Amino acid sequence: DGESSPPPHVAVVAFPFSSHAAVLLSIARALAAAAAPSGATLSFLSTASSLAQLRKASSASAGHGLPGNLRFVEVPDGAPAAEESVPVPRQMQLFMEAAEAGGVKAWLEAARAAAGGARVTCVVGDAFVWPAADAAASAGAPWVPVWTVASCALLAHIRTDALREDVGDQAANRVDEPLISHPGLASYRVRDLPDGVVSGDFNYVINLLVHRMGQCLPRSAAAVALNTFPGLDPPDVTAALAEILPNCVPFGPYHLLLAEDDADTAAPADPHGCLAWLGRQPARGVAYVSFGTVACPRPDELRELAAGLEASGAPFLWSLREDSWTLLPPGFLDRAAGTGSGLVVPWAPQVAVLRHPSVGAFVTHAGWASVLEGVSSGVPMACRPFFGDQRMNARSVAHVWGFGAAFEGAMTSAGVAAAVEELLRGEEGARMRARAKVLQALVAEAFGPGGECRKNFDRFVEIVCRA
Ligand code: U2F
Repeated sequence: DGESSPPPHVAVVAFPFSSHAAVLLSIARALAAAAAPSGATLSFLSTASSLAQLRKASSASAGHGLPGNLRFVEVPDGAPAAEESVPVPRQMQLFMEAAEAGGVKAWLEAARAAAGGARVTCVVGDAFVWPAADAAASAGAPWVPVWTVASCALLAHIRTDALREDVGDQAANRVDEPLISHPGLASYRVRDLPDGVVSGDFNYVINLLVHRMGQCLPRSAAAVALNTFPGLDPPDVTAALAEILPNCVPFGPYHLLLAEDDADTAAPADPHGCLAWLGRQPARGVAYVSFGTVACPRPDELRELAAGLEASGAPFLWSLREDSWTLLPPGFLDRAAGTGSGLVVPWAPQVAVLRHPSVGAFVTHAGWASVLEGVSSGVPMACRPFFGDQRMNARSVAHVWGFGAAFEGAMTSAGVAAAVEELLRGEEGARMRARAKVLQALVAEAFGPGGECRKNFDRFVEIVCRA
């Protein structure tokens, strides 16, 4: 009975690399707020360096202190103290090895100690840290993984063994074959599958991790949070996933969970003046270019892209890491600044940029967060996927949803100019924009009062707190 059972204590286990921990923290914040009335407390578990980064990001933006019922709990990174400047893939490997070798169990004990001895009643966590499943089970708590990218990619990871059996060692010869015998994957070709599913190095840390995760999830997850909204995934994908994971809870795009009272949304940090510059551009006239936080085109491709942007004649805003600026064609930056036709910045407030009425096209690597941010702003896109799940996302954009186009392989100057022109001024571009707008309206409805994502999030809170 409610009177005597102690309030929930939710352990939230992060994958402490790239943008993963920040995404999970935003969910943890929303969860902490929604679960506060039940007296629930949350322990957010990540490594020292990851927590330091999250703290820095929080203090940089107003209104972002941690909620009173959410505490950070530091966990070891698994790296031997003697090793310095360990490359990221090796860091991931050490972290996962530690997690697998009973680490998560010890982290849950640390969470309990930090909470004054309160037993962990539920383990929420980045699905990547699949060893949390066993640790949760031994703590007598359900495991509720959070999936951060596309549903079709999750399906591919869960079906990896079946896909490998089907494709065998013929991946290279069968690249254009549609995956018709795999439920939910018929719209994709062998070449669209994420790296490491049927090709690439199966033992590379991330590939191995998602494979093991795909095996673990169906047998261990009490429920799975999905970064999608009702109406985005085609019915065959939803049905195929529901068959394997009966308790999927879609409440994405996750970045919208906190949007309402988020100071960052109202006035995002914009040190390079992107929004002011956009304010001086024609409505829907600008191409915004960004390849996310990891991907980087090779120097020759970067020059083709730059030439293509100039050739399109459209104003452009390009988020490009500063170490690549020297690779741009001679005079490119000066011409852009001189004529005011382009702005190149090391970082842009992307969510606000995509929402700006001047932005009419998005040239992207099709990272999942970028795809969702684009579509929830109704901006059509040209995708240049590089690695991981990006090809599959680009395929979805161009061939499943039709709100954008995809480059097959490297960008050429002519290809970029044509794509940008089509998105901004062409008939097909207008149809793509119209499709993006339909989905934008669905997102708005899903996150409005009583909307599906709001309801699903409430259900998620219920699942996590009832344990
Ligand atoms: C990896 O992708 P990335 O982190 O490179 O790309 P995204 O998923 O698109 O996330 C990039 C985020 O960084 C933000 C942007 C997104 O939220 O708004 N950003 C920004 O605010 N300003 C900038 O100038 C540039 C970016 C991986 F490579 C992909 O394959 C995965 O799909 C992805 C999963 O999130 O993670």
